Amino acid sequence: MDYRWRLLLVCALILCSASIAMAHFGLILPSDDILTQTDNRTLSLQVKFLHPYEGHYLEMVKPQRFGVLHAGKITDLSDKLQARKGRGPTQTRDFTYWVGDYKIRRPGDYTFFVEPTPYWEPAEDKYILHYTKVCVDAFGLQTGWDQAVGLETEIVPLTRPYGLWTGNLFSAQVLLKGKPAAFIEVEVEYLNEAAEGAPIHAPSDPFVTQVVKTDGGGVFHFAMPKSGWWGFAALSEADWKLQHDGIDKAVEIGAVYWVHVTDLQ
Ligand SMILES: [Cu+2]
Repeated sequence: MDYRWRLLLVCALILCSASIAMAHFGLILPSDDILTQTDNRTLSLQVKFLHPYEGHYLEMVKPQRFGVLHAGKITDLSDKLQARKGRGPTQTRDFTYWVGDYKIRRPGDYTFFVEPTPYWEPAEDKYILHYTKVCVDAFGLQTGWDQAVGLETEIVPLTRPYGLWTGNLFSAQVLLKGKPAAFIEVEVEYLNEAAEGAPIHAPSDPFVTQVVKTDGGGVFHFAMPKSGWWGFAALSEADWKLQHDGIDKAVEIGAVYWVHVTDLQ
């Protein structure tokens, strides 16, 4: 093969594998993770679909459902979502994401969740649907964080998901249709756009997306090495298909959970 063709082929392979290596994550980013009596009671929440490490936004159409679980009760907040436009530092155009406000009135844990509209990813020839959650604690009552919402797939914390120091071990169980998801991959990424201190830089690709697996009981563990927001995405393939241009395509369903970590001080 001609040298230039070989170079072109190598470049194409690198680009291709790079696009597959970049992990997609659903995100719910609250303005606060622990509300005390003196804090602003109105939380603002950003709902995004992105590559957390690179800060690449992906276009997000209006989610199918956005809600909160508090004291065993689910409240639908879908009508609070408003579209916004934004982009990552290296992107040249804007993408749609969503914001919503929610006023906290009672003590206890608030698990916010989003069920997005399936995202067509041509690079992977499949749809992606990430059921995403984050927990906010209010006014000292630490109950509710370990309750499941009842999503098709979801991460249920075994470690209390707030008040975490840098270096703490986060353990959680992945559920798929309410049952433990055994021996599946969980991708872990740092949210660089909300980095505390300097953003992280990866010396090589495997550092960008950390990977752990669940055990036979669907449980995984990860120790967070830096303060800021860490996302966990447990990936399964749905037992149903969606059509794209009239052809049945696989649907990746991800259970995503975000935790905030604080440096020891
Ligand atoms: Cu991606």
